[in-house]
Amino acid sequence: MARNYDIAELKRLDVAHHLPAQQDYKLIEDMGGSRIVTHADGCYIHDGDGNRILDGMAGLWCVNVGYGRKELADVAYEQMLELPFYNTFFKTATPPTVMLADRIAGITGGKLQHIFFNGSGSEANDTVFRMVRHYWKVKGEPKRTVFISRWNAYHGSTVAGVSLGGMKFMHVQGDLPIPGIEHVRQPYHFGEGFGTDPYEFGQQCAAAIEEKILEVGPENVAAFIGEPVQGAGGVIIPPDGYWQAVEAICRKYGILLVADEVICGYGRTGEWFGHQRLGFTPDLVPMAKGLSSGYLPISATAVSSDIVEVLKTGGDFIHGFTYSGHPVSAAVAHRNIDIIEREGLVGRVRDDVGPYLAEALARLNDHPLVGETRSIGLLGAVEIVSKQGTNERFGGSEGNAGPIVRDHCIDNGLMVRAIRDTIVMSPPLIITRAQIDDLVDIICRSLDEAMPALRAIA
Ligand code: PXG
Repeated sequence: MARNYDIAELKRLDVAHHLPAQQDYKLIEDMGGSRIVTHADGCYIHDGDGNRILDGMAGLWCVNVGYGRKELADVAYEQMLELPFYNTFFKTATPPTVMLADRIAGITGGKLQHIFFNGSGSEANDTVFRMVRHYWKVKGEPKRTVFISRWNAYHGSTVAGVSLGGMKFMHVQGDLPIPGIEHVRQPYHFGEGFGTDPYEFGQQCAAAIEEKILEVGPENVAAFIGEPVQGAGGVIIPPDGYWQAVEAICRKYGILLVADEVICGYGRTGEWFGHQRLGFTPDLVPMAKGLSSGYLPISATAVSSDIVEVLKTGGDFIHGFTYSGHPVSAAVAHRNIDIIEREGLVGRVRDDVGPYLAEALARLNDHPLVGETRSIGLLGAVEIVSKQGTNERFGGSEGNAGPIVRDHCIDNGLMVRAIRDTIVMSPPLIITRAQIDDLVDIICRSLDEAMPALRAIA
């Protein structure tokens, strides 16, 4: 239960003093302040207006073990009393940090045996950016500076994160991307390959990477970065064979392969990591979110031993943050991994609730507003279209329908995100079959309710 807050006063203060993330401040002012989320338990959040909302987004794709885990609070409390902070800059480390590095290396496996800690997913990608460029210099190939990424990728909100990302509407704010980053097409079959053979489409999207490498000159390319499944771009699940083709291209030209696992990691796709589920082997793996289930900020970049052996010949890698390897965050992340393992959440997603979500979403396939449903593990998407059997959108352009359907979902007690006209979901890994039924029923009802407004657009 939450404390007895004065919600009206909090909303007033929110407008007066708080600048929330990725928002239109005028809109928040006109709304009279943000929705104040006061407490949460299991798969539900509660707001100050008395609503109980099924959290179809696990916070922001992160609360994998669900809300209300007392043992995570206890471990943070104990660690704060024993050692609330110490840094990793002074040839020093702390027990939770070292133990977490070992724990992560056990899960990533193979050559991914070295872990650099950060505070956020964006910082994990900044670390990739600086480490990879430094690596090539130390290795004696200083011209290899170019990163290849994909349009509509999300890699964070820092300068490097936005630049590596492929969201044009983010690039325009801050005059990004920075130089040395190239973008190629994404493997979005429903949106960009509709009606074509998915495998062939995936191969073409991979071939676009090779074309870009040849255009830039292989001797100038440092790395390719991609989310195994694009999350913020709209839960874009690449066709079978795409990642194998990408991996082969990277190996052919000696280019490092970076799998951004910030969303896909920690059981989300039904394996510990998305690259394990999709069957490829990256050289660097930035991760965050599910690492601590969002209970405290922490991220990590897993790095292959081959890279670290080269770095060892280059002196200091002059990079790091005050909170790199924060002991309290590390202790909580370690215990979070214990919970995922103890409760078998990865296997549960792979064998039980993941397939069940796919089945449940398939019930929407006959709905007149639905062009496609898709999912992998507990990442799901519903494409809203103006004409069944097509990928045509209301009003002839993307983004008119999604927010309307999303608002109905929230009013009906389900938190989901609208990405253009795609409703996406990423619930806690503890979600039950009955809660998945609720989630899909609410989407169905919300589609029905949105129909008159949508038909008015078309
Ligand atoms: N990489 C990926 C793949 C992400 O999804 C980041 C990096 C950056 O992580 P931090 O911790 O710096 O936020 C993310 C974050 C959305 C949304 O609109 C998605 C994210 C963050 C905020 C909003 O769905 N993903």
